[in-house]
Amino acid sequence: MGCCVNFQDELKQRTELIEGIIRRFLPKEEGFAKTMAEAMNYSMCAGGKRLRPLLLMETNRMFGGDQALAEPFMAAIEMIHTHSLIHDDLPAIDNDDYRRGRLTTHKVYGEAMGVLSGVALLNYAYETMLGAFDMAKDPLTVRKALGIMAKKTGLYGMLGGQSADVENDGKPMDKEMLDYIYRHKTSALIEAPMMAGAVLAGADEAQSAIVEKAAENIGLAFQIEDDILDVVSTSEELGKPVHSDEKNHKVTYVTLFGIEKAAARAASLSKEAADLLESLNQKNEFLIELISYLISRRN
Ligand code: GRG
Repeated sequence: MGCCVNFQDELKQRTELIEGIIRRFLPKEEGFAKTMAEAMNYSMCAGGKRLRPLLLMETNRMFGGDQALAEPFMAAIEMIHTHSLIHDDLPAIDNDDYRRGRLTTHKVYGEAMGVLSGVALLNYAYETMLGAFDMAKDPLTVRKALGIMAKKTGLYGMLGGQSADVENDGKPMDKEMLDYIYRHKTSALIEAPMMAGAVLAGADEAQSAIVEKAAENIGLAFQIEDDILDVVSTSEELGKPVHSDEKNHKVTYVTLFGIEKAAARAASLSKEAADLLESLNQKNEFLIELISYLISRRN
């Protein structure tokens, strides 16, 4: 696919393509565990920007990968992300009632089913990715991509960040701790799809390290923008409550530095990420435009 005459049209088209891919990998709603499968699909089908599968697809495309091999990973990263959102909304964590413009999973299916369907999605993500071995010409690339997904979402990635976030909830925090939380809770879940997309397309260690750094910056910029949107957006636009950081006495880039400085930091991180990707000399104009769009988004 060439360049993007109209970025918004291209974004819509590619998001719809991803929607179709995700639906192909969802579990069937049947048998005695039918309710849990319904709860898994309820949240998976609630919309969302599909940013992580999009980043996986675009990074894979940038390195000339075979999209069919990337597809199970695209669906899986959205399952892992959705699991994190279902659990983040639970009464034990943020206790939120709305997500992606709908009642949260535990509000519809009850708390026990919220816990179960979240864990089931995480597990199903791995079942889905394992399917890629059946079509891989080089199983080692699938093995490497699986390793990246496991590490970046666990103790040394997303979950590590979330645990520091929970422990520091409502406490004063300095930039160092906040950066640790953002680099893990949010960036790691951007690094995973971008690195997996690159590795599945045959990127070498040095290229993958550059993608990792770029993704880390994109994740940080994305989270800073999320902090800003919590202050300046509306619940209709976001599909979830606004001013929740203030309500929960959360330290964010906005509370530490103010909106203007936070926005400037997001812009410079985003520019650095684009420069890093361009240094790879693997053209993907849409991906570069996507990076700057992410810090000007409305939801
Ligand atoms: C396993 C108990 C347990 C909890 C997992 C890791 C975790 C909890 C939660 C992290 C969830 C979270 C809110 C991370 C912040 C990153 C972020 C801004 C997520 C929202 O992502 P978007 O905007 O959402 O891409 P959509 O709905 O568009 O997919």
